Amino acid sequence: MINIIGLGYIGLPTALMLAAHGHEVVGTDYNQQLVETLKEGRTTFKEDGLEELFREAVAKGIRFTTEYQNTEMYIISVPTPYDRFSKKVDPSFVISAVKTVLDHCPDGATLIIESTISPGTIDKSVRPVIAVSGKQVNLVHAPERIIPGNMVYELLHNNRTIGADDKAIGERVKGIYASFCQGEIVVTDIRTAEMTKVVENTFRAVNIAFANELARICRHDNMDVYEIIRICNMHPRVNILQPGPGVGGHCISVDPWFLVGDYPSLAKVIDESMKTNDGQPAYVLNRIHDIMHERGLKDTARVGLYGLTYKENVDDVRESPTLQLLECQERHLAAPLKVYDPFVTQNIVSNQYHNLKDFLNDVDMVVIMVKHEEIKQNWDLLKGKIILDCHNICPLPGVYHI
Ligand code: SAJ
Repeated sequence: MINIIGLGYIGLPTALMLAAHGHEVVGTDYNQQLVETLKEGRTTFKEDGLEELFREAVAKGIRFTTEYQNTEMYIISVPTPYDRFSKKVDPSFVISAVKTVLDHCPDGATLIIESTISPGTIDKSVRPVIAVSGKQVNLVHAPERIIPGNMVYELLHNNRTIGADDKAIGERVKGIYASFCQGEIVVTDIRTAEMTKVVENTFRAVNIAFANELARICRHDNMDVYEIIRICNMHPRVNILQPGPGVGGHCISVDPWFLVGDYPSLAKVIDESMKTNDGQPAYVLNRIHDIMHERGLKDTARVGLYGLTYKENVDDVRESPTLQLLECQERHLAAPLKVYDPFVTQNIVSNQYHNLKDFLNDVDMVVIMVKHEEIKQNWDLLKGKIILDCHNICPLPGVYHI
């Protein structure tokens, strides 16, 4: 039996996938309410294909509980926040999950850590806990790689990395993942696996920062950054990403800081890139101000932000550029802007709307912060508005860009 610890964005799909592919699975989470929801047959977030996978896993006997199990194999997928000031990873959830597993597991059990951790965390924080317990366990790090918005597909198709102390254990764990994963699975050591995960997200963060910097350079001299990127990308060895209103989510906006926190005098490009991305919401706020000035719009109350999630077509608002922008605005003691997002049904900010038409009726200027499918189907409703399109998706005439 496999006991999955932590049933969030990564743990839940992984547990369901393993159960759907014939493994005996028990999903454990300390959040009683979340466990109750799952037991009642409801998923806790939206993803393409997740409902179907959930039903299949339930039919195959997956169980959900707040209790840790006594078994041979554990997958730990708990969150790893970072400290905003030191920029270092906070491994406390991983440590406490490992400690509780050690209280329940037999000698010889395998502990697979999927949570993203900064390189060296297993040596620094996990091994000492195991040593103190006196238990003999096999340690594996199998960092997740799936992208929110396409999780189920990517679980099935992405290549994976397994880091293990013992190659034979690594191969055994590879066999488990290979029961559903159609990608290539590489077995390496733990330190390398930790580093690859953070480096992958850092690569993307640095490349997004490059696109954001280009947008600022082009704005300065009134050049079309999108046309420039499009032409550059026709070069066989150039592939520039897209500028945007900022970088959100719990991965790309967080993981690269682990390297900055651990290697402050070495991680220079990464540090500047993260500062560029983090500065993007404030940059958008300045653009809003400039455009309002140009168009003689005096009242911020008539400006609306379309989108609250960290990217398109997901319901996840963690570190979202819109929240960052609102925070920045609040720090300037300015009146809050109106906000609407079709995926956010709870009230999480003031002046939040739950209907696109009501929202548009109340604003003269719309800032497209997130390129949800919904807005692409409703350009007609935006006619006559002042539009700041942060993603270059709006086909209407006279649209402003970042
Ligand atoms: N973004 C841009 N411009 C772009 C692409 C993205 O501004 O050209 C922004 C998005 O709008 C969003 C943020 O970056 O705010 C991050 O979005 P994303 O789609 O690039 O990535 P995530 O954070 O959803 O998922 C990433 C993925 N990592 C890589 O692609 C290297 C995913 O594979 C990881 O599993 C995930 O992080 C994770 O959990 O670590």
